[in-house]
Amino acid sequence: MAELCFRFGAPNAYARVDEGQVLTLGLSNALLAGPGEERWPLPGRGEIERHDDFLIWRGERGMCGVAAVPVGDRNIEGVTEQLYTTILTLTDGLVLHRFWNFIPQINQPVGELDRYMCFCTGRARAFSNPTNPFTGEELPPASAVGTHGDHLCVVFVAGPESLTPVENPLQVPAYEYPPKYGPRSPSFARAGVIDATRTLLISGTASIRGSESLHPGDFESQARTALENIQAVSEAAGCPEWLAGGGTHRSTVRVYVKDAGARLQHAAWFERHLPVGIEQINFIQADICRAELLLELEACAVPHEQGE
Ligand code: 3EB
Repeated sequence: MAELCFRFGAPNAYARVDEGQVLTLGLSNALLAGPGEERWPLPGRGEIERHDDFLIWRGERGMCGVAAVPVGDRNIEGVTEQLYTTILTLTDGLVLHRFWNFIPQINQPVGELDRYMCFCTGRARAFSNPTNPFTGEELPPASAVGTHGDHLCVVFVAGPESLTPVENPLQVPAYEYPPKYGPRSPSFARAGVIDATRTLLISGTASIRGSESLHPGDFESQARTALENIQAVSEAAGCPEWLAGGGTHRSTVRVYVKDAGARLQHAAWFERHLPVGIEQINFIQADICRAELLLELEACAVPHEQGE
């Protein structure tokens, strides 16, 4: 079966096809704890082809793409705009379900801004292209974290199924962040529900309330706040029970942690505070888009009746 595969701890990022049907993104981000390799099934039959910077899986019922692009001296804004313009062209007629972004040296200053803000500007430009403009309310869930080396990595998943974007009542929608966080606000929803399967996709979630970072320097308080955000967005999505446990969903969680040195304490904390029965929890080293944030986590939860 075709799959999207994430691997961690590669010396250099790469996008490639494994075993004929496995679209693989290798990331330089270290695996800190957990089983590592993550595999996401791609539905039905499909073919793999190259398109600009992307390796694409094009199926009868959906599309997935992975890119690992060396940025070199080019500005990240231009590269990002180009990648997202390609995605929007390729997925015309489909619904975007999920993005992942890995940004080299994400906190590095660029004049008055930083690399994440430049990434956001390029992405926002693509989404506001006059031939295919997106309003905030149509944006899918996403994650955006740092990576080492020189490769900007982007993954998208799209399909014919409608997706209902979900916002967190405790947080300002990212697409409405004030200019303090960058000239163009981030283009993503806090979560999304694929209506046909009731699959809940939760975006990268950090210790942010309203639009402010909370608890700089305090890992446990940040982790609690991020989990409260996940609980709030799950409730808003109509799935209040999945984080509470009780085995209603098949869930996977990815935790991005900035400080690899404290990986054992950090993993132990989450293992105590996440519900039992999560199928897979990976802890990945990554810098977060605001330098004061020490962690971010994302999740996918599939209701049991849809799972098998
Ligand atoms: C935040 O809430 C934290 O730019 O695509 C989380 C998920 C974050 C996705 C993105 C950024 C993104 O603003 C950072």
